[in-house]
Amino acid sequence: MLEQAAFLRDRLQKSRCTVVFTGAGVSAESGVPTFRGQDGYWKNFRVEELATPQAFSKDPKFVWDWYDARRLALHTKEPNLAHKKIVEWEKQFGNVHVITQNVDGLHQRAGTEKIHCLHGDIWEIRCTRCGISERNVEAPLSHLPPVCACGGIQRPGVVWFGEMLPQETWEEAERFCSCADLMFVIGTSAIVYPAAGLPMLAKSRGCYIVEVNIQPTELTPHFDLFLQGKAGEVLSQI
Ligand code: BJW
Ligand code: ZN
Repeated sequence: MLEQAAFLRDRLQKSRCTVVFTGAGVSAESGVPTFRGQDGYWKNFRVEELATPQAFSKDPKFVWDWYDARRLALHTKEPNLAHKKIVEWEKQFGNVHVITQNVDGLHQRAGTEKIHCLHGDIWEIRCTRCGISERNVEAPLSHLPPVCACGGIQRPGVVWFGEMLPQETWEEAERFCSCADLMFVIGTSAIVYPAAGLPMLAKSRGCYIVEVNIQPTELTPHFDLFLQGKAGEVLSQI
């Protein structure tokens, strides 16, 4: 039993605005690889090299192979205890806002309705010529790269390095983090900005911050409570 469980339930109960900020680690127990670290994505390539508009311009098929494989793998994955516990909090306590860096759709499949996806959605594809986006869950895709009706090449609807985050989503995220009195930072290395700046924004406004991760991060010393362990195992005890 988690020592701080009763304390955290009490805080959740009393909180006027709770933010749950998640990264790839929240999906790890579903069998989705994280980006960095030993079991990170994609053989010998770094995400910083693949997830860029430059890499896509140079070789769209190569980049699409990576996304197509991830989409295919995701069809076999299910939300885990962490995704489900967050939905339970939303229903039980209200005023819980999920802000995720993940593009996998597992929070939504678990039942989270109000979600702010900072880095886009792997199930959206967008035309590089006319800009039209569509939801597409076909995996594997029949043709790589996929082509829009206008003849333009379509790209994954995600945010790559050097690209701006969706403005409205970002502004909402900043707003919630500015007023949050309780924040859970779950399964993120907290090295990719501007997303990684959100916990410190909340902290600067006096928010109580709980980090859940299998290992400490650079931000751990700044937070109020560090719960070391797998997200699903830790959250299910709260
Ligand atoms: C567990 C667990 C378990 C494991 N339980 N925990 C120079 C040039 C250009 C830009 C920059 C630059 N220098 C800095 C920048 C900014 C750049 C940046 O931050 N770079 C840093 C890496 C240095 N950021 C950007 O470019 C962003 N845009 C931007 O800044 O716009 C303004 C601008 C415009 C133009 C020029 C300059 C600035 C955009 C960032 C987009 C990030 N996109 C990706 C890919 C998304 C699509 C996809 O999925 O393919 O987003 S990269 C990747 O990293 C993905 C993630 O969302 C993101 C964060 O990763 P995350 O989730 O933290 O995963 P990991 O793997 O890092 O960590 C997992 C954690 O889980 C670990 O801590 C584990 O311990 C833990 N864990 N199992 C709990 N079971
Ligand atoms: Zn088009």
